Amino acid sequence: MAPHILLTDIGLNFELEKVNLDQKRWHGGDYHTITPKSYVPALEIAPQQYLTECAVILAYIALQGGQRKASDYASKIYWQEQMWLNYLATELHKNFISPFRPGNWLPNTAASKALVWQRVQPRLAYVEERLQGSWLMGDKFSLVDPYLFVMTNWMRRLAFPFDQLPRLAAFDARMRQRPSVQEVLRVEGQPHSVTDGE
Ligand SMILES: N[C@@H](CCC(=O)N[C@@H](CS)C(=O)NCC(=O)O)C(=O)O
Repeated sequence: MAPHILLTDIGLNFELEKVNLDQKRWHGGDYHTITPKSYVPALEIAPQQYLTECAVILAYIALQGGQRKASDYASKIYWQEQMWLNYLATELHKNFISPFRPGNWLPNTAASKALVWQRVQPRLAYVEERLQGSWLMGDKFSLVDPYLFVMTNWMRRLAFPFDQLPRLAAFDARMRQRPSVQEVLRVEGQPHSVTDGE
């Protein structure tokens, strides 16, 4: 979802392919042939040349869209973005994943949901404290925001409380006002594999 939002927001041309993650198949056949990691996202950047890892794909898209320049790489802002990308990927994204289910999925039982909340709550509290402007990097929307939105969207899907996280709640609402996010939510639908009512 995060690369999909960034591509749409920047207005780059791309083709979207759905992957059936239970069967590891897409319309081209066996998804393992695209990436032996067998998870999404994967971005084809040249014929049969694929980038994987969400944080890396976001950085690549930002560069293609002119949001970043190679010369920026020595700047403070670049390293702050790298810290957020890595934090979101390792501290939040992976801690949202259920330890009770094979594959990288959201929780689907009350017990795993409780365990996930225990892990993500302090990490979300850190983001809450640092979220001073409208966006994670301050006043300007950037490549890290679609990734953070995946997390707030998962929070809503899992009905985790925003009571102690008012800035994150406002961020989530702000993201939902962007046409790119509305378009992606329409196309992608609900996050995968959580059992309703749990
Ligand atoms: N390390 C990867 C993890 C990607 C990931 O967990 N993808 C999930 C969707 S959010 C997935 O494809 N899960 C299905 C599976 O692993 O079978 C990244 O940062 O891109």
